[in-house]
Amino acid sequence: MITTKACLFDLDGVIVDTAVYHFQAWRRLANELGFDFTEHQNEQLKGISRMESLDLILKWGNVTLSEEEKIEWATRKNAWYLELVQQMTPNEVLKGVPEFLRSLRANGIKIALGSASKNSRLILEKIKMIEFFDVIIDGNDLTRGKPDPQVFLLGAEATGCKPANCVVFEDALAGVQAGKAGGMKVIGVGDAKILHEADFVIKGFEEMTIERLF
Ligand code: B16
Ligand code: MG
Repeated sequence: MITTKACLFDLDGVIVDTAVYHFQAWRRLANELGFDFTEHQNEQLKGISRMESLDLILKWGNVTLSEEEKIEWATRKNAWYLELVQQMTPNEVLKGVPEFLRSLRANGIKIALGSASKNSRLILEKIKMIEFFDVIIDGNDLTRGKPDPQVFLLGAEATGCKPANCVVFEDALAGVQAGKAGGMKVIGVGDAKILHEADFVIKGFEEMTIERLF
């Protein structure tokens, strides 16, 4: 018997790897402010909001800005990021994702996005995945970031499914914690050591089947 009614997907690191583009744009911002940071530090920015990311980067560079200046720099960074997003293609969709989403569809399971990004619709359009999603909850709908469960609770509600009947797919620890705090089953995508709070972890969607949802 099918008990899962909806699957909720994070975007960056689960459907497509936008982290590489965020890194390029944030690095350009840091360089213009006179410092640099590493790809290793960039890992800490995964899954957190634009303004939280900026605060962390400014801390690394020991730079203090007024609230107004912060908004100006975040807007600049987003424009650089969007230049990169404009060039994205469907080839960038992570392996096994379209096949798994198609099997969810075939089994009558709802598909929702739960992302911190305010650019999620544009990205899904560029990679031609938007049609798969019954529901999109993203940074434009949120007042609280992951690990707060708001993003996934809104997603569950919009699909009409109880949290206990939802499965979350996440690549960031804060996102795994958000799903668990929402009372959902969470499948980590990536490194099992980092995502140890998930119910189980897959390396990629080639490993995923409908049977593993239950
Ligand atoms: P934007 P996710 C997150 O996406 C990214 O992982 C994170 O690095 C980024 O700061 C955040 O979106 C906000 O993105 O600047 O486009 O609004 O993993 O929640 O899908
Ligand atoms: Mg992510």
